Amino acid sequence: MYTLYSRPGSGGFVAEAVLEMAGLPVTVVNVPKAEPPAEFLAVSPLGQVPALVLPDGQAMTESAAISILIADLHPEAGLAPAIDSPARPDFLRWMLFMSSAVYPALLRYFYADRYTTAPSGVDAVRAAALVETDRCFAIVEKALAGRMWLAGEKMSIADVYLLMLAYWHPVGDRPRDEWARIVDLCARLRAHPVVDRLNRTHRFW
Ligand SMILES: N[C@@H](CCC(=O)N[C@@H](CS)C(=O)NCC(=O)O)C(=O)O
Repeated sequence: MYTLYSRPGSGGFVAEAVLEMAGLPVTVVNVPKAEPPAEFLAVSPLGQVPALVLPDGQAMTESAAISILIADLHPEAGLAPAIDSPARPDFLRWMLFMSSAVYPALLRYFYADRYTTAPSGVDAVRAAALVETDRCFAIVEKALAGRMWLAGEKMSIADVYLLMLAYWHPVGDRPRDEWARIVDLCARLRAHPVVDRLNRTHRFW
């Protein structure tokens, strides 16, 4: 049994999705942002979700690491290209780009006060975060030219990750109209039964 610490509307979405799409038994523990329980902080010292406790008791954080591990452990679920597949470099590239460039840019927007010691600097941090978020999404949009999914022909957990980030965009339509390929990918993914079901809790749309 897996234990996943999550919260509606959070990065726990992609972790819940990969576990459910792989057909694994999981207990989802929703942790409040304010005063998270000590048991959760022992697993996730930054107090961030998602955090996963594996059946052998090992704990791990990091949405991309969790997604890649579970997808690789269950190749029959088809959630990641095989390690020797020509689609693997793109899969890894975009998973890591999303977790190391797009996600942190969004965090700088939503938690702007953490990125400056000057209260007067919060608005500037938020404005710069939005510019960087949009720069990142434009790069992903361009990469989707001529392909259905981020890793090419087949849907992977990277696409679910992208959908989650696209629905966090803080300004205007979600996903933004101007990124037509991302809009199209999200529309196709929303029809997936697991994505559809998880949205009842996470409420992205
Ligand atoms: N690098 C982490 C970031 C996780 C993260 O920032 N999670 C947010 C929710 S989307 C969170 O729990 N924030 C609470 C906080 O930082 O206090 C990952 O990819 O899993």
